[in-house]
Amino acid sequence: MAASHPTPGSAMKAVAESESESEGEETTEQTAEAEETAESSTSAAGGKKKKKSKKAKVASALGLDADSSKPAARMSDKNIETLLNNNPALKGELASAPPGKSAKDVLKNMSLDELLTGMSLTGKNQKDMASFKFWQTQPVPRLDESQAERAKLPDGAIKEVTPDQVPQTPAPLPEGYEWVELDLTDDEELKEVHNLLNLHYVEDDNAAFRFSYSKSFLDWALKAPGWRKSWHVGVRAKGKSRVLVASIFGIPTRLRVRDKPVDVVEINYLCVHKKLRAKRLTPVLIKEITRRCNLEGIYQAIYTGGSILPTPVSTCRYFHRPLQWMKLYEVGFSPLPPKMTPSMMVKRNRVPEKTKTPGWREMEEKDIDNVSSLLSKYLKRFDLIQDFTREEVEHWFLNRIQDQADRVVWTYVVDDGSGSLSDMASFYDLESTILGEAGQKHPKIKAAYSYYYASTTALEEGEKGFKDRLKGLMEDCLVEAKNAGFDVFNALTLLDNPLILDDLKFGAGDGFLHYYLYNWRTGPIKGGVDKHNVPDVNARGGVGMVML
Ligand code: MYA
Repeated sequence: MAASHPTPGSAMKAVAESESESEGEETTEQTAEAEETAESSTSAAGGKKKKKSKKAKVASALGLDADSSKPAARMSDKNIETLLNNNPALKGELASAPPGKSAKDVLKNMSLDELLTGMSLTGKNQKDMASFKFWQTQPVPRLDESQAERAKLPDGAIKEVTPDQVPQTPAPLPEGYEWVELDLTDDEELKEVHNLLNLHYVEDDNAAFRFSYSKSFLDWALKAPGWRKSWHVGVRAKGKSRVLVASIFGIPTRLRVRDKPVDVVEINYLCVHKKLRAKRLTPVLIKEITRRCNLEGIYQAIYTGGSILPTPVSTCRYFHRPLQWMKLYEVGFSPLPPKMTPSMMVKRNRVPEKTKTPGWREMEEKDIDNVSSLLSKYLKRFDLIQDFTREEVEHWFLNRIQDQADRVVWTYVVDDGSGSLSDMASFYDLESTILGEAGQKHPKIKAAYSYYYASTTALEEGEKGFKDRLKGLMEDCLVEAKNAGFDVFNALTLLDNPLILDDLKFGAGDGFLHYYLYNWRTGPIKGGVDKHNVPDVNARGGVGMVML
């Protein structure tokens, strides 16, 4: 899942959004401006021009003291009440507060730093190594292993596996179930996988949204160059129904992790039917896909997820740019920040009607070589990347689907007519089903996810002109996505996204995406956020790989 990856909705953080809001318009802007003027005139008198920090602006909006030298600031009852009333999404999230604590208790006990960074409100995901009964037997770094120590060891396999150690037959399944290889060239089987995932795959913590992968998406994601049927693993009930109750999929790919090429399997779409949860089927599925990969000489894997397992090599944060703010608000995805009205939010989230980058056009077949070379030069700047072949560039970026309703990927290039391309940018379509009552009015959120981009300006000395260029490329993607009917544009803090998220009015989500490497040791890789999980331009250069 890479996406857990999303946390399908990774609903937007109320407080974090009010943070960007303080640079917004109308009432909020006026307040912020008044505060800023007051502060800059004092600072100017001292000879040093200083803008009021974002933290200070949010603190003031919440009635808190942002001075980090003072004891951690807490919110008053009145502010908590207002915040919860204005933000159905936050209220929903707090419905899963730890036992014995009300939503208000949780908020009240959070410091300003915690509120700003949107870190776990519910204390979920906190488990020590000893309680990972399965994972502690696997060749992955331990959660309690010092990161500094890990970084000192040479990069490489954690465990050497020889072919004679690989079992020739699968481990037994519980009575009444059997292993199957799924045939995704058969439309009926593709439909079965689609149904399993649509009913049982990743949901957000409040069970408000669930990923809804289209059949064309799964066809694209799972039949990438070099795909093998033996890595498309399912579990069916024996007997008449033969219903598909679990899945795990792998596709082959080549990574570069720091300076080392690593042939891996990319694992995704691990799913167990809701009725079979907590029965330890997952370890059996993981061991089976591992066995099948080992049989093909593959001993390393990459995967992502929203929960913490031993041990992430990197963590990125989700950001969301509303394109249809009112719909997102109505379904509880986007909060209404303090001091804002819905019409102010609609206005704030408008995007231009037309793209602006001269030479911007859709990628065509003739661009494959140029896109490959541009992407490969651009991605060299990152520690964790997919080493794309030409065939993979063609598969992942060139749209061949004519029916717009089934389309999965949108790729654009900037062509100045010189024969080479200066830039490319792309996004893909991944919808989420809206669960519960809200789903009656709007059954789905149509989300565009930022995919890869590349720009020659990134390679200029001192990245001259890159930030503005990237802003332009991403804004043009917002325009294309809006015109194609998307409700929201999602992005992680990977690649160079920390440069532009704030300027383009992306709001922080409550979802994080953890990256994992199986049987490969390397030091921690930057995920684009600082220690408070706020996008940090200095934390770029790490994750350069986008997982679906
Ligand atoms: S991430 C997307 C995962 N899918 C979902 O979230 C869909 C909705 N949820 C479900 O279907 C189930 O809740 C799942 C767990 C299947 C997630 N990755 O069967 P159990 C461990 C790895 O009783 P259930 C994606 O697709 C858990 O810590 N392990 O649990 C990438 C515990 O182990 P331990 C996980 O809740 C997948 C054990 O499973 C995950 O019924 C990458 C409990 O098993 C998780 N997301 O089902 C897989 N969630 O005792 C790893 C729980 O140690 C690939 N667990 O705590 C590794 C590389 C393999 C290839 C190697 C080749 C060389």
